Amino acid sequence: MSSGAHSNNSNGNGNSLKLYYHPMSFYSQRVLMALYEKRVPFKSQVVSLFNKEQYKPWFLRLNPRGEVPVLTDGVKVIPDSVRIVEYLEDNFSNGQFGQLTPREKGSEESKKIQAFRECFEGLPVGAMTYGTAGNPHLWDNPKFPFTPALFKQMAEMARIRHIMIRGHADKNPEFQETLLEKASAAEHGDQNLNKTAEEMEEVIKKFDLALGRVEEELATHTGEHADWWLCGELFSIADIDLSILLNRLYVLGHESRFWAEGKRPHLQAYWDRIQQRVSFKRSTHISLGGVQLARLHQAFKEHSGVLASVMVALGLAAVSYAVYRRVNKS
Ligand SMILES: N[C@@H](CCC(=O)N[C@@H](CS)C(=O)NCC(=O)O)C(=O)O
Repeated sequence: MSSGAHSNNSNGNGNSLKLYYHPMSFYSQRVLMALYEKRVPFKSQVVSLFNKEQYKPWFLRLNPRGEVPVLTDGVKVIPDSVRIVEYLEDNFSNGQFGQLTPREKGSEESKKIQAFRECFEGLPVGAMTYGTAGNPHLWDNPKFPFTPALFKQMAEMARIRHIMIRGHADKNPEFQETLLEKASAAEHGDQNLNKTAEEMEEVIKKFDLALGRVEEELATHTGEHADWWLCGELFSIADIDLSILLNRLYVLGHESRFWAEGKRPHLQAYWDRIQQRVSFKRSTHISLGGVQLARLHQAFKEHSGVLASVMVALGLAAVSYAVYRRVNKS
């Protein structure tokens, strides 16, 4: 169980919850989806990762690792998406709130959920995200906001990440030890996000293996189980992890590599279903000044031929009008 046993500070109705997050953060999206699924009310504050707000002293006091998400419940501070989701499940699961784990703890379904969660937790999502950014041959079909410009910026960030974290360690002596540990993992350890093409092959293999397991499981849901989620009838924590994972792969542009175009039909059907879910839409929606921008970008991609013709036509009309006026004047 997480640190979150029910305490005097938690009134169990969600009024005291506040989530510190970033809308593009994979781990934040997981927590958002759990909150929306469970219908737990909460306040929130965006921590701007682009402006390195996660290394400001006020935030390091909440999480010395300088990472979102962090949930506060009164005076209690809970970092880490896995712990936060468990905290929510432990404290907000009765009556009005949704349930994301089966009531029967030792059941087959419970064991399956746990096994899939561990499998997803072991996937190097940061390496996949930043490694894709740093390897243009993997830019198959990225979606907004992952434009080539952003990918280039991210690749550069991955290259100098350890130097940047060491800089913050120097500026924050109180949190130096944790930040120096993090910097060294970012330089040599499993947190090094600067990946070569060969290393990316290994990363991709890990995802492929995990999604192969998912496809096998989904394929067993036939007949009266046709409408089951990943581990059973219940939409569980494992489904939240899987939804957010598929979304990340989709936005990075990897759907054809892992499931689309007939590759994994059961996973494709699952993905189609997930995209309809309100909690999914709300937790993965990027509103950095908006969906409008995203739509414009998509429209431009889809209709760039038409848009180009319209612009040429408008240009020709303007020139003709100018010539017409000159001729009329003379
Ligand atoms: N194990 C943590 C990972 C959290 C994490 O890596 N968050 C990323 C964003 S997705 C972050 O805040 N990165 C900022 C940084 O490391 O500077 C969790 O599950 O919440």
